[in-house]
Amino acid sequence: MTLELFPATDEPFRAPEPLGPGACVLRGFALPFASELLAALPRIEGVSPFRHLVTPGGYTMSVAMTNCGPLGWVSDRSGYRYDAIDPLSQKPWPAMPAAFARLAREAAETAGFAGFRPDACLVNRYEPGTRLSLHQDRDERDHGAPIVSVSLGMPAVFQFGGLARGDAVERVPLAHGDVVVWGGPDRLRFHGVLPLKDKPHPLLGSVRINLTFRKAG
Ligand code: MD3
Ligand code: FE
Repeated sequence: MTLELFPATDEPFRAPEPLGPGACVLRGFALPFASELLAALPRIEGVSPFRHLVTPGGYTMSVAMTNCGPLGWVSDRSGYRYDAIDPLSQKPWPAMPAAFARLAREAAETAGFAGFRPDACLVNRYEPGTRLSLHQDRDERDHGAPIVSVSLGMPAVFQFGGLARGDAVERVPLAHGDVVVWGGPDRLRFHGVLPLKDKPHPLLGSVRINLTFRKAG
């Protein structure tokens, strides 16, 4: 048997980069799935178009959002919630493509969270200048499950803070194909995305798509 210490492959295995005790970046993990993920977007948008949600405070978000899977995250003047019905189409959200669910499960397992079965996938669309201010994801019922985030298209700088809003923030650059997994003690850390610079991506142009997989119900 030959031990391949340096296998001649296009996609060398890269060890998870820890961001905290329960959080890590899997660089390039989604690259083998990227064309399948992108091919599924027109059908999702066809059923539930991207829209700019309004926060309970009355601000319109610069990120455009839609969802797929049994539950979708929505915001309006009355608050944040997960809902089985898209308030725009007044129909169920589009089904979660099998490749989405498989990527989320494999990434979670690689990060040490075996058995992740997401029931919600929030799809965020960024254009140059779009930002996501510092927040916590706490509308999910089960904070024991991790969140898996998949970055596609233009690069972004992710802000990763602590458990209190005022805690120091670390900046993590995220590129096309990068996957981040958060759970356990890092699940409720504040996070956000800095305003996007216009660095057009060969496949997507001046767009960044982020998929976040959650166990919401
Ligand atoms: C860290 N999205 O949709 S994903 C979001 O790039 C959201 O679109 C960002 O934050 C984006 O809520 C960042 C990363 C993310 C998601 C959940 C987290 C980071 C997290 C939960 C806890 C800590
Ligand atoms: Fe978030």
